[in-house]
Amino acid sequence: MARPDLVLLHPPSVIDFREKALLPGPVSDLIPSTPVFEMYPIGFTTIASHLESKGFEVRIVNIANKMLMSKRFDPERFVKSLDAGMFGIDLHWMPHVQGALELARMAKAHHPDIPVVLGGFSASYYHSELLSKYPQVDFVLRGDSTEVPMEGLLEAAEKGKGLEGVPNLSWRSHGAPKANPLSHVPDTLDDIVIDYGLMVRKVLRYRDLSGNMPYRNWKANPMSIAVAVRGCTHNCSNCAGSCDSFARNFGRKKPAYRSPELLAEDISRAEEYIKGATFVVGDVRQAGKAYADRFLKELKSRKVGNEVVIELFTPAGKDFAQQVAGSVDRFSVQMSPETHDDDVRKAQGKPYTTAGMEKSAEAFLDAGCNRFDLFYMIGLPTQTKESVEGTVKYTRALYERFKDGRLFPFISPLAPFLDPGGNSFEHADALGYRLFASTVEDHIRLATMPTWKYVLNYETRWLSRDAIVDATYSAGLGLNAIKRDMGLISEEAAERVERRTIGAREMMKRIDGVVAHGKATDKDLDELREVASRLSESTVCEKEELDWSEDSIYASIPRMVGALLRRK
Ligand code: B12
Ligand code: SF4
Repeated sequence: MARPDLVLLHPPSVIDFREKALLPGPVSDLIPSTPVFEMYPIGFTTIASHLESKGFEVRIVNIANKMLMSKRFDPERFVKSLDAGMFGIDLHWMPHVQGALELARMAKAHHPDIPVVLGGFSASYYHSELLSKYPQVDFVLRGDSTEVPMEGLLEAAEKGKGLEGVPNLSWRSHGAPKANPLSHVPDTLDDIVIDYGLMVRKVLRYRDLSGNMPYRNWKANPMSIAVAVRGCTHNCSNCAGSCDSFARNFGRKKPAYRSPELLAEDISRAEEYIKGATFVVGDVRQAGKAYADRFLKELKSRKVGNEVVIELFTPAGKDFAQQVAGSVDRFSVQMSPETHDDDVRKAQGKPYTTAGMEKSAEAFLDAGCNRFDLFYMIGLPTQTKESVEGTVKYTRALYERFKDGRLFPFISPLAPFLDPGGNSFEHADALGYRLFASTVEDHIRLATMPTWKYVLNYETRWLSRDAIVDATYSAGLGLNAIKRDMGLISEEAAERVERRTIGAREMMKRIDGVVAHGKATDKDLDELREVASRLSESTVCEKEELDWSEDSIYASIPRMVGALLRRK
């Protein structure tokens, strides 16, 4: 087999997560990944599709998922066995900081002549420190659109051309970090290729299913993603994907949209390969009513059978809900009011009211959505313990109002890290945050702490780290009891969540004790590791509560084969 020009590696959050007694906590309860954050960025597929259209061969290896799926899988031995023109590692999400740099270290140790490039939001933000302090990193490609710059970098490396001309590239010139201008910031997403068949072809070519799966549970709950936008018109204070952060860190002054026609086409093409929900990233109303109208008209004409999951960044009324219902067979909605309290929501940068959210829920439930998910968060500016308790109480009232079991509120902490680059991180003091980490090095130190309390890179003026942990477990138990009382989850499921949450709380106390007394014995650690691993998957809710469909990957096999044959 020819050596790939680029091998893209997705790290686990912490490379030795299998050996350490970690209590990562409910950091990933609301997403498909486990706390190892094994989901690779959608950008892996757009980079690979773009490069392949230019004649390069790209391999994707989800190291995190391979480690989760086989205890015997040894990342170092595997990296040693690889051959490539270049290694690419994502440091998109900051929680991967230790894992990404450890993978880079392994790649460099075994292949000193193969360049290592990092990319993603966090790598972009920390490019200078990465190149100054981590010799295993040769390059950082900055920004939210690196498909074309990556092509330029591969060409420059293969042909021995100079690196000055590669847009968005940070590199070392005579040993010192140098940053080329962040000049490739396309104003539309229409040139992006999202090839939903890529993963299937790569599985067959490299005979590697676990290395290509987006996340561990994907076989049971396959989901696809369609990206409407890079950038955002909103300015939520904690978010590194906000309007201010995009401008400050990724050179983007305004969002880039996928045209409504191409977006609808993406959703329809996803269905050729995958029988499962398609999650549309970005509120389709962000680009204006005309955009949303065109998108829904296009979607209708394509008669999509897969469930389509849309996001609402602001409340929506009956007309829009009916319009969505008229365009697809099955749909669900996600909204993140973060809190029941309008003042706290305003401080977080979301100036809409709970009444507006309720109207949206009513409109979409009336229009026939499969489910309406509501995400609440702990760790917001001005949010107190009492306010979190208020959110849980409010949830009961909501359930009582919308009784039919299609409304799903979730609550989780802002964890493990406050986003570097977001407004709360940049203006921590002014917005009431106290940071425990600001550099890459600081975050690596936190990432390997024994429990999620010590991993948190912040606390707020209103909630200390201890209070965030306490409020989280109490809110989790409160919400679980409400769901049980309302018959939304079975008695057994409620009991499981309760046992795990109480267990995790106890475990936290035991580890706190060990940390407070300084040294733990090996016996202590072995015992803690055993219990911790059983408590560490989901904590305050069950992963299945997030599943959009009952489809499994096996239901998708005939359509994958059919689609591949049609495209030959
Ligand atoms: C969609 C989304 C998700 C999806 C992920 C979909 C996916 N597989 O990519 C879901 C909902 C699962 C998710 C989960 C999480 N997310 Co999120 N997410 C977003 C969101 C809304 C949009 C991201 C997006 O548009 N991506 C498209 C573009 C920009 O990225 P991309 O195509 O994947 O990659 C391009 C570049 O980033 C770069 N790149 C990326 N990787 C690499 C690697 C190499 C080698 C190179 C060269 C380039 C490169 O090139 C790519 C192609 O041009 C942003 C907010 C925002 N407005 O941006 C938050 C955001 C990225 N998420 C964030 C966070 C914190 C998380 C979680 C950690 C939250 C949690 N605790 O559960 C998890 C991590 C999940 C995991 N890995 O398992 C933060 C990241 C902040 C930070 N610096 O760490 C953001 C900024 C905001 C937020 N708080 O939600 N997320
Ligand atoms: S959290 Fe707010 S700023 Fe961030 S992507 Fe969502 S709407 Fe935009």
